[in-house]
Amino acid sequence: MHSAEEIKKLVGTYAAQFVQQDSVIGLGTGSTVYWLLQELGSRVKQGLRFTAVPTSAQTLTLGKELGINFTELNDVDELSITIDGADEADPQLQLIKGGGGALLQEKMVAAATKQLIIIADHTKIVEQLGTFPLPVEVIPFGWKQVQKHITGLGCEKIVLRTRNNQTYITDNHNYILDCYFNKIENAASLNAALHSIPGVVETGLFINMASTVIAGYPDGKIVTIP
Ligand code: A5P
Repeated sequence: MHSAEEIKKLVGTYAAQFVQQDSVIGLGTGSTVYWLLQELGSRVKQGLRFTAVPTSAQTLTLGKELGINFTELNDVDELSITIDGADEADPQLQLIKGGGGALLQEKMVAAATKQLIIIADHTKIVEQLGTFPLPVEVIPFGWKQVQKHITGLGCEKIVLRTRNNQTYITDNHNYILDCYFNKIENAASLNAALHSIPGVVETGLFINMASTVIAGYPDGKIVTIP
């Protein structure tokens, strides 16, 4: 049986095959994407050429160390694929993302992409979204007002994200509210309601964006959905 880390390595490595020679792609963020980047770094050394838009400073830094060639979202028209992780994926491939704090750039890159490929371990595949606290990126100014509005949408608990006892600051200098909805009945309408709150920058709900979820299992099996 494979450990959680081995499963991430398995799917991350597997997904590298979708990066074609001379393509322009998006690269996600997180501990599963870490393994994708490692494999892409090896393939670059063997002659694979492609250009990537990173979704975070973390991916940019690691990718550069591995020899990956990067560009900016403003300098591309469209991305053929983006490969990224997720925190939850339901049977309709609706996602919760942002556990790693990169949701804003991840969503902008996903929106510029023809095919969003999600790589995840089997624990991320859920019947209904919401057990994982939904990350909502907010402007620091008056964030407690935003928190109040989100509570009004039926959210049971909201936690201002911290790291090392400090308020977590995103790559775009915002805060993240981790919102415990527990069960999200209608992800699209919740996403719209959150976006109507002044001060909300982006939500971790990725609605109708993913084309494929590639999930790894403890026995080494890799399942592609659909
Ligand atoms: C980053 O902000 C997130 O959207 C990640 O893609 C997501 O949290 C999955 O990360 P892991 O692969 O580390 O679980």
